[in-house]
Amino acid sequence: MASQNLQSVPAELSPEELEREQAGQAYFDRIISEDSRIEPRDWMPEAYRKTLLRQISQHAHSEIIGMQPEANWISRAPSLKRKAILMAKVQDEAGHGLYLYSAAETLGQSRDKMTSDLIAGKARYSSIFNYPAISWADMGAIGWLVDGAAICNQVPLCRASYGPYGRAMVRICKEESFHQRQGFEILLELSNGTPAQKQMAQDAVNRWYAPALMMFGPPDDDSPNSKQSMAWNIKRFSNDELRSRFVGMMVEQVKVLGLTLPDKDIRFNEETKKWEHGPLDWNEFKNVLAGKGPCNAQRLERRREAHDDGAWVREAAAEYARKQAEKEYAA
Ligand code: FAQ
Repeated sequence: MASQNLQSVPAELSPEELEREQAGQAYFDRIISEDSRIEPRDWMPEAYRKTLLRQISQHAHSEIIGMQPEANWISRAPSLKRKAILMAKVQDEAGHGLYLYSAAETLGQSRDKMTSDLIAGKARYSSIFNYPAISWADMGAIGWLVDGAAICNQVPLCRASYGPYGRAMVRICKEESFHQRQGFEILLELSNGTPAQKQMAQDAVNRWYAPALMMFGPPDDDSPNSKQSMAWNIKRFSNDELRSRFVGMMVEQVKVLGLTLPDKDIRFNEETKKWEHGPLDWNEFKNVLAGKGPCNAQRLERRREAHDDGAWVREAAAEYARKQAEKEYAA
């Protein structure tokens, strides 16, 4: 791999400092070229640290905001079994958020700061969670399509060059696989139910399909971060490559469901050996990213309320920790 520029080096360094920076850069370049892992205490370029912090914190926020569409349905799940499964899934998403915040903290950003950026509306989270979940079948479509897209995107991230991120992704992907299966199973049961239930499943797939495809990010030509992230072995595949793989997976699975994908242009291109899909409305994507999606305001409002409601828990935990430390000091 080509040597990285010393982008992060301040203009005025003593000769010793400059030597240290150069040695750090050489170490970093070697680790990346060997496809090995960078760990928190290793030297890393400032731009690498910022890119990771950006991606990991956005990812963590997505897991936390992503709890909302499904949490809304816990009290309306059609049976005790479904309720228990959905509760477990939503709790898993909270856990994923926590692993990811911990991974991001190793890059020098506090969780408090990441949370305050999120609730101030300054941080990004996945576009997909700004769409409403309006029927029980949406729980199936979210599991099957949204978790399916998440797995497709995240399995390669298990090999991300930053150790804490890659390791967090291993456990997350295992849990996401279970999530996808439960979504598939909800849709399968509805599809084999009454005509009205089958229609409900089809409507949900129709509504979530395009937003799920957009989860992979803008087309490669319009993705400013991909090239560098791939050179650093953070991302392993481009947005379009992963989107195409996802379409290929869904094309087969939808047949088993007895449903259809709302895309008449899907085809396998024999020349490129890639799946192609119909046009996506990238203006809609940009609007959602600009905060103008159907649920952006509601999602942030709920997050703020939950943060305020949880203040007493944070205060109690801090006070408990203070007392424990006092006891240990006295002993
Ligand atoms: N939504 O240059 P690129 C889940 C932004 S977890 C919002 O291509 P990059 C589990 C991007 O940040 C879902 N923003 O960027 C679950 C950048 O803006 P910035 C979350 C998006 O980073 C299931 C700009 O556009 N997964 O679903 C989106 O190379 C069910 C330019 O884009 C992850 O976060 C988007 N969809 O590639 C939970 C996976 N796409 O930062 C609950 C990790 C792009 O420059 C229930 N992240 N943007 O201001 C990634 O793999 C990457 O960050 C991408 C974007 C692929 C998302």
